Amino acid sequence: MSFEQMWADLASVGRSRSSGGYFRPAFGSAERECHAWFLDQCATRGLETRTDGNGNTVAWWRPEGTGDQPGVLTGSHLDSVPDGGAYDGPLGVMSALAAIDRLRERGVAPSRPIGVAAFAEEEGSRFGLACLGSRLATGQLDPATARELRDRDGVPLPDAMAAAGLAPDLGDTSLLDGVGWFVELHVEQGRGLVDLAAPIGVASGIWPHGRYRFDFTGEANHAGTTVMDDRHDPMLSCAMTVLAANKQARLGGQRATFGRFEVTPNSTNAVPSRVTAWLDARCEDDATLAALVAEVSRLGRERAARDGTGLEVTAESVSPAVAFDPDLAARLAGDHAGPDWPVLATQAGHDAGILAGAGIPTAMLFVRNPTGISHAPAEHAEVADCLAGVDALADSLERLAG
Ligand code: HGY
Ligand code: MN
Ligand code: MN
Repeated sequence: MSFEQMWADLASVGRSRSSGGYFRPAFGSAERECHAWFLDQCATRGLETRTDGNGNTVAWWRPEGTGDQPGVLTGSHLDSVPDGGAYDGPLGVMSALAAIDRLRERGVAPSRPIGVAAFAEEEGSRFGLACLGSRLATGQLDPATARELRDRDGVPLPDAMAAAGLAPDLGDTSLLDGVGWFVELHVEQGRGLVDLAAPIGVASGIWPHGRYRFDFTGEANHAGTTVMDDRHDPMLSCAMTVLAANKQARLGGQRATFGRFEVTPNSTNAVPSRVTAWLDARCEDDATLAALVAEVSRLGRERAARDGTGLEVTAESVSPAVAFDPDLAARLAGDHAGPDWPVLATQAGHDAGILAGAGIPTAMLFVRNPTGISHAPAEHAEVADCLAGVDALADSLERLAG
C-alpha cells in the first residue's frame, strides 16, 4: 500500500469537522482506531508484533539470518494534542511502514532486524506526563507514579488501558530488549527547514523542557458586592504570573507558555477560589531552564503575597537536554545521494530523547513543515516532502541495518 493510501486511511480519524484539527488522546477511541489500523498494516507485512504492559507496540521485520543481531528501531506515536495536526506522530509511524516497503522493493536484505514502534501517550495530553510509554519502557519512570496518574475525568491510567482492551503491566521494560539503534522521523515543528529551503533535516538535540503546575488559591466571593480592595483573587495572581513568564522568557531568548487552565468554580459572577495553570518551559540548557522556572515561581509568589492568595508550584515532568549521538547524526546527514541534510536542534520533546537518555544510539529525521505551525490544525507537510522523508528513512535504515 502506498504512503498516500495509508495517509488517506487515517485522514478522518479523530478529526474535528469545525477546526479540521485532530484529537487522539491516548487509549481513547480515535487513537485506538489508529492503533488497530497499525496492527493490521503490520500483519499485512508479516511483521512480528508485540504490545507491552505500558501500551507501546513494536513490530519487527526479521529477515532470515538476522537472528539475535541488535535491531534498528524506527517509528513514533499515534496520539495527539487537543486540536493538533495530522502529522505529529503518525507521520513517523507511516513513514516507517513505507520505508520497510521501500527496502523490500529495492531488494535490500538487511543483516539486522528492523522494527516499527508506536509509543503510548507521547504527548501527555491525557495523563499529563509527556513520553509516558517510552519513559516506562526504558525504566525512567517509577511505575508507582504512573499507576497514580489520572486523566481530566479522574480515570486512572490502568483503568483507561484496561477499558481499551490492554493488560496493564506498568514498568514492563522488556519491549526494547535487542534494540541497537533508534531513528524517529517527525514533521518539523518550527521554521528551521523552511528557512534553510531543505525538505529533510537531522536533529542535533532537544532543548531541556518541563511542565509545572501552578496552583493559585484565594477566596471565593461575589463579583458585584466585593469591593476590589477586599478581594483575594487567584485569577489576578495567575494573570500577573503569565505576564511575568512571557517577559522572563523573552528577556532570555527562551520559551514559556501557559496554555492550560482550570478555574474553580469557573463562574462568571464570582471571584474564583482556585486557579490551576500549567507552565510549559523550554530553554537552551538545563541551568537556564531551572533558573527561568525559579524566577517565574518567585515572581508568582511575590504577586500572590500582595494579593493575599497562595501559590504552590509542582514540577509534573522535566526532561533534561538531549544531545543525539553526533557521529550518527553526521553519518545519516551525509551518507546518501544528493546534498547533505542540515543538522538542527529542536525545542519539541520526542520519544527519541527518552531512548537516547536510556543509552540507545538515537537519531531523528525531520520533514519540512511549510507553515512552521505545529500542535495546531495548520501543521502541514507536502506529499513530495513526505515521500522524500520515506526515502531518507529507508536510506538511513539501510545504512544502519546493513
Ligand atoms: O510537547 C512536545 O514538545 C512534543 O511535541 N511532544
Ligand atoms: Mn507533539
Ligand atoms: Mn510528536
